[in-house]
Amino acid sequence: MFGKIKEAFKKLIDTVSETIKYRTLSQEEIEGLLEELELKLVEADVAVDAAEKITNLLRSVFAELKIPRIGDARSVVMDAVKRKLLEILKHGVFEKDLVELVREGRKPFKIVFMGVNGVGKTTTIAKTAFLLLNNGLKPVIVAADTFRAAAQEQLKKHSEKLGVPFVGGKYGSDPAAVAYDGVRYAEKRGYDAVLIDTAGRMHVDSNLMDELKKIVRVIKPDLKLLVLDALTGNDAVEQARAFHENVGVDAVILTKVDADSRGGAALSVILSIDRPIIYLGVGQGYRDLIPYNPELLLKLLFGE
Ligand SMILES: Nc1nc2c(ncn2[C@@H]2O[C@H](COP(=O)(O)OP(=O)(O)O)[C@@H](O)[C@H]2O)c(=O)[nH]1
Ligand SMILES: [Mg+2]
Repeated sequence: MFGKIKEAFKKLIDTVSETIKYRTLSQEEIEGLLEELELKLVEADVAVDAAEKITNLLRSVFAELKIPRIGDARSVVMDAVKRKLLEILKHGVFEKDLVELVREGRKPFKIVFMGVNGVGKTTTIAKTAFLLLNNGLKPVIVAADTFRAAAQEQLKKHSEKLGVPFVGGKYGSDPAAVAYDGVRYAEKRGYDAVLIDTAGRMHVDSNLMDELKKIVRVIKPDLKLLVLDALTGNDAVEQARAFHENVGVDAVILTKVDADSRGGAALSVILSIDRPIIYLGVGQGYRDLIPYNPELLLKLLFGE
């Protein structure tokens, strides 16, 4: 992953550091290098907006770059570039740890998972249940998507595999009522967390937003998580905006990062989204949920 992007950054940093050993870069040279970088980023599936965001940041870095009298030119350039990128990558981190939140929060800690069909919501709920179980916490899984029988079945199967209680609802019943039943179940039996799956018809569907608003009104979740598919790039960014405007989004889980072979789509979403990211989904297994870590992402992007 990120192979092409890594290559493009490497070439840029090599060229810049070789030149500034002897002299400053001219305005034209900087523009030429940035244009080449932008082209390569776009070839690696980075969205044009995101590629421009990167080149604009680097323009300011290169304009301020001082020729080092002593020390290694390459590491001076590398550090300056990384520091700048880290600023924007850090901007998108959800600072709190989910396990800590559940452990320290009021019992049961109520989490609503939202997102368009197919993004990986149900799978992510199973992964989250697994994470909590591994940390000695007891979750209940609730299927408040009452429009698709298959959605209930899929979640039920996961809960059986994980040995976690499942609360579902009849086809067509009120999703908010099902969510409420799930919370009551957890309260009565002393469970630590309630993980609520919701329907995911198209995000432009105002019924869906109304339904989500009602769930939020009725159960007052402690955390509203939006699941987004990294492969959908710009659509994911739009979904984040729509869900946040309508229902409110505390943090995002970006799935299928493993399936983004060139890494550009995932990177674009990370750079363009205006909500913090809490986890990345990196596979279909229960363990394939990793905290979003900008330092680690930078290491992957620069290979050093
Ligand atoms: N490669 C990969 N596939 C994923 C990931 N998360 C979910 N999926 C797959 O995406 C498909 C849709 O997932 P599902 O949880 O049913 O989506 P939902 O409609 O949002 O509930 C399934 O085939 C999942 O196995 C991920 O992080 N990586
Ligand atoms: Mg689902």
